[in-house]
Amino acid sequence: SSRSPFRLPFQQCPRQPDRQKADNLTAMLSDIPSETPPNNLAALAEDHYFSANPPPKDLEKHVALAREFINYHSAANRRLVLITSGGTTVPLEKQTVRFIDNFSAGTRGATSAEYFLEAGYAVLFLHRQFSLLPFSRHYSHATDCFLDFLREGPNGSVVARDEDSAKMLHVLRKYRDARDRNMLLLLPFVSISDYLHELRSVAQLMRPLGPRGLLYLAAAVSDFFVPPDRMSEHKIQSTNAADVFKRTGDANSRPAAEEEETFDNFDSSPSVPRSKRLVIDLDPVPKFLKNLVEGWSPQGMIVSFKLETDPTILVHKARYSLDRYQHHLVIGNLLSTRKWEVVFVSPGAPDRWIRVPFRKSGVASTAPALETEKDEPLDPKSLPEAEPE
Ligand code: 9Z3
Repeated sequence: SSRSPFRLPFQQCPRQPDRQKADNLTAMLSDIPSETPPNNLAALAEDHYFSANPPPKDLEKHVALAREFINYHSAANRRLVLITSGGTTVPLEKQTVRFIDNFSAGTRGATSAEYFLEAGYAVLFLHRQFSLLPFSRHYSHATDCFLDFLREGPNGSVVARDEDSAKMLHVLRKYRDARDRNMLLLLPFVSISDYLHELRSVAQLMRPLGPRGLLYLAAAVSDFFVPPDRMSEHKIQSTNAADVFKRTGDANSRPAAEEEETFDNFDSSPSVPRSKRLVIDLDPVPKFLKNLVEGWSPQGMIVSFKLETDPTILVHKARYSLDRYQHHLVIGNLLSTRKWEVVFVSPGAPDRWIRVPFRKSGVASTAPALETEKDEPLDPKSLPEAEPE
């Protein structure tokens, strides 16, 4: 079986009305005439996704903050970048106890934000809640724990350790400056659907900026999710004890022995009863980059990131994405080498590898040596000039 159907423990199978809704949608989609232009199909997929997946509870509040921020910088004729950063979760339950996550800590996004601020951009930082943030990332709670940089000062005060105070002061000043000049707006998201709702709303708000608006999509976006019509409302149960109670109303009732131990003889792995396993069947997350490029922010400068683990397909996949969505730049990176090398893939230009000169020992570069044009970290001064303040 290549794609097994989604199977929750039987007591949580979706109720009939939800199944009916899904069937109606399938029928509706199959009614679409085959000559429907691709743009209309993209619009239909967008309408369906955003009406089926509820917006995050703070969307309206975030939109109000983003609108004010964008208008403020637009009036000052300043460039503005929307940076997306961190991983997106895939909830398995509506009242979410469990979710699928990915590796991203938000280092790329938080670091890039500092560089964009340095280059004069206002930064709207759409990030995974509790992931790394610009400036504070230098002193996180995990690596480089902030407490290690402090010591007791005179009269019960706390001060930076002497050897750390120069760097800390530098970071503190940059942070204060960004905050005091209203250059940085932080908006958090958690799940993939929160992320997509927020991205669409902010991208649409950025439309009036035209090419002064840059979208820099560094978040690690889930490719698969559980659609709401197949999602359990409550915590997925690992036994059917509650089910028997619900059926009988008897707090002392227990599942019959044969109910607990139902084996499926056709099962490929019969050592655990199928009724006790959790089989998760995920749908693909619709690709909205086309909608972003053509509808949400048609004049914005759009930079996307492409992440792979297989070095032999990275550049191909990056070029494919660029050809398909017709945006401005794809930055390709590999999970294992992402901290010190990336490849820039842009229309009509050769691939351009950018490397930082230092590298963790023992990890080989994946960039073809002769194609490397520049072996330096990205210099903020090489970014486009910001508008005069
Ligand atoms: C990236 O490729 C980012 O550079 C990383 C940064 C997530 C690797 P860290 O947060 O990692 O610094 O640890 N982001 C884009 C990943 C992504 O989901 N791209 C989509 C794809 O590859 C296209 S938008 O299909």
